[in-house]
Amino acid sequence: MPLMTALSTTVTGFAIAQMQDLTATVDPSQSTLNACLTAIDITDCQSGAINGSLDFGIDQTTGEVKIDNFSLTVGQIDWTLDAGFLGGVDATLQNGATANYAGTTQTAPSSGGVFTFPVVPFTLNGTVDYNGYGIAGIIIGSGTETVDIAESTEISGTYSISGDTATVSVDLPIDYLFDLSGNEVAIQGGITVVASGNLPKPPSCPADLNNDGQIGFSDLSLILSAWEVSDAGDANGDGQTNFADINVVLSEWGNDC
Ligand SMILES: [Ca+2]
Ligand SMILES: [Ca+2]
Repeated sequence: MPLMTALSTTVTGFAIAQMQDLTATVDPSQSTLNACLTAIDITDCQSGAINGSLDFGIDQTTGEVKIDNFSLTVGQIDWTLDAGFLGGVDATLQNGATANYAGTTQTAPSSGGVFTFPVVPFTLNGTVDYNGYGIAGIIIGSGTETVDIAESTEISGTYSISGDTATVSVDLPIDYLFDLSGNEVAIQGGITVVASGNLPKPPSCPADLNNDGQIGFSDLSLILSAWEVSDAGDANGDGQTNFADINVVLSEWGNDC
């Protein structure tokens, strides 16, 4: 395509998509696993502290968000299922249970900082010690069971940005049945994580090709003179001078650096 034809098809309104990656550290004072344990028709709901981190990305131009990873550990949780004179069950999720992301990088749109990842694979691993006691056939004995769940779920959340700090809040629902020594036990609830991290500093003005502190005609003319010949007009860092670089300059047209 001849250059001038190409230029005439290059209109206005280019926005440079730029994903900013951050590792957000979980705030344990705002993060919990709320989990209701149900067995023998009795339910007890308790919560445990969450620690860990979340690898996230935010594109402030398009609103797109990205999840790369999360790695969470859960503090000890003690449940008591009390069946009165019939007895009951004490169960303890040992300190150090984990919830880990088990997928590859995925992105989702957001609006007003609100986003949903529809299918997020993850694993839940932990150890539950239990002690059943009582009469009338509900004794299930004592022992230890390993929780080893690989699942996918929807994760919804929000993000907010203050200065160079981004705070991400996500909710991960939990609803599973597992076998505790021959008895069907349900764990239902959810993990709420609030995590914060620093956004990377934006690159310093790559569209200011001639380094005069402003993005304008001089930069465009540098692109035209280096068109497909050298990297002197390379504004997007791909080592070539072409349409992509014009887009970068136009999108930042008139900006000061
Ligand atoms: Ca310039
Ligand atoms: Ca380029």
